[in-house]
Amino acid sequence: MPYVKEVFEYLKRTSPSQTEFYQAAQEVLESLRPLMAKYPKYTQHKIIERIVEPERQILFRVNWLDDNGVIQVNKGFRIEFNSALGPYKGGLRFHPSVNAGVIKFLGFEQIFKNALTGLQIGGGKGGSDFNPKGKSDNEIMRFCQAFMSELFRHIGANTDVPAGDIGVGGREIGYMFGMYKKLANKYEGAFTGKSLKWGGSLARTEATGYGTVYFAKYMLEDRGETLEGKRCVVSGSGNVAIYTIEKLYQLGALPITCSDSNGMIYDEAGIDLGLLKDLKEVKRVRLSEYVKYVPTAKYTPIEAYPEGTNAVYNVPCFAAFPSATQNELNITDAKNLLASGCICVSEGANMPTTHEAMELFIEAKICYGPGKAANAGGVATSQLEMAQNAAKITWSFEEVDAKLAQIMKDIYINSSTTAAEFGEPTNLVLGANIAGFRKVADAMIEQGLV
Ligand code: NDP
Ligand code: 2IT
Repeated sequence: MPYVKEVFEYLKRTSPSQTEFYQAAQEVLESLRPLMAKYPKYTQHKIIERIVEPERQILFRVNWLDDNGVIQVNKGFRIEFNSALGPYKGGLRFHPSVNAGVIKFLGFEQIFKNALTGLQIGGGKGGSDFNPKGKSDNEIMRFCQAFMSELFRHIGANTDVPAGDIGVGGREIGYMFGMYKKLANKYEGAFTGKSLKWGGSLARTEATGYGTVYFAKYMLEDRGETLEGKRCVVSGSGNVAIYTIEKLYQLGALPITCSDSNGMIYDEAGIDLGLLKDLKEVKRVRLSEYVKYVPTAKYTPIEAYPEGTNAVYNVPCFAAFPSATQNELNITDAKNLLASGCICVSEGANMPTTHEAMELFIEAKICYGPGKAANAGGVATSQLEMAQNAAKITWSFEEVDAKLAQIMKDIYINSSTTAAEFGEPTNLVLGANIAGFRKVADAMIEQGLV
């Protein structure tokens, strides 16, 4: 079918150098071949050509003053990708690696992820190349206020609802919400991931990590397996990694690694969750500090990783939970995992696996949960926060957690039955992409050419 090649040529010509976006688009478009062949309506309505083009892209300047009184300038982004299913919804990422291609890949993934949740949320993503590391609390506040001084006019509870992602947690959401409220003169749920003291939802902090582990549980159950007593590797040590580790312990598994951008911890006895939370959520220090408190654990700095690999995936395990960033798991890592007997990979991060490594997992027919399915629990619980805000009610932790578990189960069933419908029952990449796309595409057709 010629459309994949043609769409790629178009994307490369009109959006140059957006490598991560091409990767995300390639994966989805390749999965859609059997669907496009079976249903000509998607071709007739030019859904592919329309869906790869964001509805609106907002690029803006962010000026702010650092603690020395020096002017700093950063780039701001919000890409409102698709609103067929609801208001644009997706996180904000603050990291020096952020550029238009990174935000576009994340926004594109978000369209299908949000569709898979079964909830009324469209897809969007934003952020900045601002580096929060080493900044004082006042600098973080001033940056968030400066960022919001432009973004406030584009968002709102029924138009576009941002949340957190890398470098954006409860503290940053607080400062951004405060500025939004002041400028828009509205106290409304224009953000999710808010503090529990003023409109946040119980279990939103935990939701992405918990959801990724629930997804692994459902994949494994289908093969008569459980996580109980199993060695698991986790990468990252931020929001997603921490609550992945917490849920793994709750299900009787043994999480033995975590990492940050400087190195990784291997703790044979199991990661000390209380210590990890204290180091990362309270003290906000580097992970290398862990061994000061647990001398029996091993810290490997990134310089000592075997050439071309991520040392997290050199640790023999039953299941792996990539929870740091895109393309952190390459083909060598995938081979190492499979050779060590790993039979389950559930992606907490967005697109953590390179294209080649993903193909290897699919070929090996392991339980492989791609990010847009496996980490959808975060955004799904964000929608539960929106629902509570709109109804001016609050649900208990148990209620939200039960809804989250059910949503993850439904996403697994939807992805696996769709995969089976198209002849590859174990290929959840195929199943998730087709199931997510079909929902958005049908809505676009029904809503006309807008
Ligand atoms: P955090 O900022 O809380 O944590 C990010 C973690 O990943 C840190 O340990 C960080 O290390 C590490 N990391 C980030 N960038 C790199 C890099 N380039 N190389 C190596 N390590 C890196 O973010 P989250 O936990 O929220 O996000 C993690 C992943 O999960 C991202 O891919 C995000 O898009 C995805 N995700 C998040 C959701 C959420 O609700 N928060 C929902 C769904 C997906 P360091 O501190 O050294 O930078
Ligand atoms: O990638 C993601 O799904 C997120 N960062 C969470 C988005 C959200 O709106 O909760």
